[in-house]
Amino acid sequence: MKNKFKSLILVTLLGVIILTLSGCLFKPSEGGIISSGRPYEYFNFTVRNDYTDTNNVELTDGKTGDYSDPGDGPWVGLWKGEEKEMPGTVVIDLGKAQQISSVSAYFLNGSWGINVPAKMEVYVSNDAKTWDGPYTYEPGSITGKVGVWYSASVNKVGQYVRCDMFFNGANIWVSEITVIQ
Ligand SMILES: [Ca+2]
Repeated sequence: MKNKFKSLILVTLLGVIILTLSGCLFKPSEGGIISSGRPYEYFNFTVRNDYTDTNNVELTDGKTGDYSDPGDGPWVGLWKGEEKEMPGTVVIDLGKAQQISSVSAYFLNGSWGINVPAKMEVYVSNDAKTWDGPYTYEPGSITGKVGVWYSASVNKVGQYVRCDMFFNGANIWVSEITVIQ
């Protein structure tokens, strides 16, 4: 009886140790996506009526477009604004200042005559007025891919993330922007 009790305590202790260790190993505090469901605004972009951003949530809803769904699915069609020299801009509000390790955006590549942007510049800010950056991504040679991730390394604390997308034609199709902690 005594031995049974001892082994029960041992098994319980072992369980507690394993649970504690796994908690340390799989802590979700780092490396996660912190932009899911966060609000954002467009500047110097016109969202096309035929490839619209339904409910203004499509850029942070976690869904990416593919070749079979070019229409009003996960892709948002953005037309160059009146100021042709300026990039189109999306500003995401993370809700509070957080560590930002990288920012990525998913663009349509070449299908239906829509090119990926010439480059993407990322800035971060605590007040949406003073910006740190740019953290720049310029694509190399891209062939045979429907969608392409542009990813800029940041490693900075901020509440607001600004993505400047430089046009490589009259339109940009984007389906997701992801901020990684
Ligand atoms: Ca999306």
